[in-house]
Amino acid sequence: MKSTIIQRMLFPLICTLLIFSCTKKQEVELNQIQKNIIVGFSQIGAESAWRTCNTQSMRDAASASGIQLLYDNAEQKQENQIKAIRSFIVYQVDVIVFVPIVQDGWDNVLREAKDAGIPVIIIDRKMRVADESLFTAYIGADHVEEGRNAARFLLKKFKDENQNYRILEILGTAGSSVADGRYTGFREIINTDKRFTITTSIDGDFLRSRGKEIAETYLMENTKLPFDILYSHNDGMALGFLDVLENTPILPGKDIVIVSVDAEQAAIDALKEGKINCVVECNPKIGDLVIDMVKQLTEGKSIPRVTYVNENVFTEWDDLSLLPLRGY
Ligand code: GYE
Repeated sequence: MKSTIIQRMLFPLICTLLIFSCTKKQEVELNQIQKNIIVGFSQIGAESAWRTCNTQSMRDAASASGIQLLYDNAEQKQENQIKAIRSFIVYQVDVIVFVPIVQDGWDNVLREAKDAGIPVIIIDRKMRVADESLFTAYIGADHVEEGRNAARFLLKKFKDENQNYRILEILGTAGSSVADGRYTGFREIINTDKRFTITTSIDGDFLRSRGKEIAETYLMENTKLPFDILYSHNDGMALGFLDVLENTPILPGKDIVIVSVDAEQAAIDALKEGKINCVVECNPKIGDLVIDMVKQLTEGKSIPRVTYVNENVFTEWDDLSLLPLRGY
């Protein structure tokens, strides 16, 4: 049948509308599918600005993707995380994402998740399990490298000096992969130079209040600190230590060299003021990366076993005037 001029003119328009309507329909369907994705997220708590930012990053990424996030704050207790994971299993979430507060004690609950056919992604902190198939992937920082970077700064800062240095190390949460990593990486580098001695390592549990207590303890016994260097496993504890030094004649950044990890805004500000000498970045904003991996998993795609995020080192030698606000 001979098509009329009008039909010939309308045909491309009709095709375009059909394609658009199909695409639009597929988009709505995809969003609908993503809307139906439910992620169980067990977060360890809200112990630091870093942690709060990490949580918000996950919430924002899930919301932007139309994914429902069941969030549980374990308030620093492993047993609460185990309870939360069990509730996610009962709820039959599509994926479980969690930050293992400590490295051990997860095998049984993760076997229950595996038996329920629910994939598990661990973020930020690593764990030790007898059966590596109990989790699908790790997404987060390389905390051993963060420790190495902290030590590399000190070797560079004192490379032309000829004296010995006593180091006070304030540790993160005992048993966490982060504290172990920052402990191990730091020693791997600092022990190559006999001028440096870690005279004291003390648990600060990543808490600003503990950093304060530790400084008060040493200052009560001594008019001046019996250390030349403070290496703090996170900014919160370093800032707590600084809170105390502010009221003494001791000049932080000069009388005692301070190296910290996280790169929260308050630490960057202290770095700019010369009160901290080096801040090693640990990036909490991994929500988009995690949610992308969740979507790939639910679409049946494979994801990398380990994904490390890129991180910087900020030092007293850097021009920080153009550094964007940290957001935590
Ligand atoms: O350094 C600290 C938080 O697990 C890397 O936990 C994270 C650490 C971070 O409390 O501030």
